Amino acid sequence: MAILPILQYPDERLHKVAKKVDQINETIRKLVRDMAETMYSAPGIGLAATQVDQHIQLIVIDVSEMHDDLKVFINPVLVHSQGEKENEEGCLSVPGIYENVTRAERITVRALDEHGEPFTLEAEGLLAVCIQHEMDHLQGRVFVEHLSHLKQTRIRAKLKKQRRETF
Ligand code: K1U
Ligand code: ZN
Repeated sequence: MAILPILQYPDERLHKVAKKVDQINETIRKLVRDMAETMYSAPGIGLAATQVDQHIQLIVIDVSEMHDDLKVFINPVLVHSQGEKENEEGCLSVPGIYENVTRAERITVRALDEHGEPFTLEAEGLLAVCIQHEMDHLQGRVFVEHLSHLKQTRIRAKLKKQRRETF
């Protein structure tokens, strides 16, 4: 397994739209394992292939405390959403920034697992937030782009300052 480098906002590659996976094979399953290891070591609760510069519709998520409930979503489709709720979000591509975003409260998503088996999942709470956040990544959208232009400008300035101080 390997820990993959995570693209950092405002890297333009985070805005690429991911393509459908047409063949679920050993190469995809290795990427799933590497993305899971990358997510757990970050640490994070989700990761989209876009964030590791792989522009295919693949997401890993584990919101469990014990890191024992890995969920893999290939070619996910949102088939139903209900209600609205504001939640605080973070992103491994935007380190140190936590902001409130309004999203659907309950969702139903259809996807394939790493063996190509279709499944349907109903989600609410943190899992629903995380699925929507990761599906945004596959569309080339980063969570800060839900915020006002003023907030986005301030966030970019803060990240620049953080990076100047780190390197
Ligand atoms: O970068 C990502 O897409 C992952 C992101 C997922 C996410 C978090 C919160 C709300 C929506 C989506 C993260 O995992 S950020 C890190 C984080 O939230 C966390 C890290 C360790 C323990 C618990 C949470
Ligand atoms: Zn993210």
